[in-house]
Amino acid sequence: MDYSKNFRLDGKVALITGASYGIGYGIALAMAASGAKIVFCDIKQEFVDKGLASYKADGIDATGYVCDVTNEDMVKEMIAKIETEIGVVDILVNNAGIIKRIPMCDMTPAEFRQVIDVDLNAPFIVSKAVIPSMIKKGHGKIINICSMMSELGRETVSAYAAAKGGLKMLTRNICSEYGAYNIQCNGIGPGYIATPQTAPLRETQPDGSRHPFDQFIVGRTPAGRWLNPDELGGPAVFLASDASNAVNGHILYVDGGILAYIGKQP
Ligand code: NAP
Ligand code: GCO
Repeated sequence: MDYSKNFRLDGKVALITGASYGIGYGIALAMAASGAKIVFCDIKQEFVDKGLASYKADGIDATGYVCDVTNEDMVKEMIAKIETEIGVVDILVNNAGIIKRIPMCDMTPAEFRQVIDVDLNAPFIVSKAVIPSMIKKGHGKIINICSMMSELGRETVSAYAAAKGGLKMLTRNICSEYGAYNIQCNGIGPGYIATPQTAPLRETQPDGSRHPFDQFIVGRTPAGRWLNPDELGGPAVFLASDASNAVNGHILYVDGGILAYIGKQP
């Protein structure tokens, strides 16, 4: 038997939220290479258009929609369009996310709620929108992009850690509630990935030195480097494929070993 077919995504529709660039884009490239039809959304037409141009340049015939994933009406409309124009969503990657790095006591409730809205409420809204059709179809894959902060805290990321910790448990609950319908819901917990979201943590300092946080993360990662978005593609393809049909409610940390490592002595 050619077991490698179990890792293929041929004929599958994969919706990746917030995938004009960054981690979502890296995951989309891998899923496309494995045969999936790529559908993505972004909050602005400008970014959808930029994303479509990038996918085309990479030889991928993707479809993009403008959708604020925190807006349930927009999400329902997008899912209805996808089902009409492309097909039922077989694979959902809840990737769209924001972070606000503010000391908790300086953060307003509105700022806290905004992070929770995108990073936790939106995965609930989008998952709720695709699960009914997955049940009718008899299978589905949901992959929530969690974080190191699903397990650890650090200064200035209280809202983000609360959201990503909640996303870990939402992942386990979707597994619990819908596993009987052959829906597998797992998480990917990236380590520190070089994307626009972490660019402020890698900025060269005025004196030409590396950002202190950049040096800290390199010292905390056994491989001694930041990871790249395309390094999340393989784990995502695995969790989107039949090869992982017995994996459910699991958070797969793709962190270069940070969670296993006490860190290099200064
Ligand atoms: P990024 O570069 O900031 O990209 C985030 C994407 O999400 C952007 O395309 C953004 O679109 C989109 N987005 C934000 N709010 C949205 C909304 N309301 N509706 C629709 N799209 C929205 O981030 P990233 O580094 O690729 O991270 C992607 C995911 O991985 C996030 O969930 C993040 O928390 C998580 N993560 C990142 C790291 C890391 O080290 N980078 C590590 C662990 C987990 P706009 O540009 O139009 O706002
Ligand atoms: C931060 C970073 C992290 C990463 C990621 C780590 O400020 O510490 O942005 O939160 O984005 O979530 O897994």
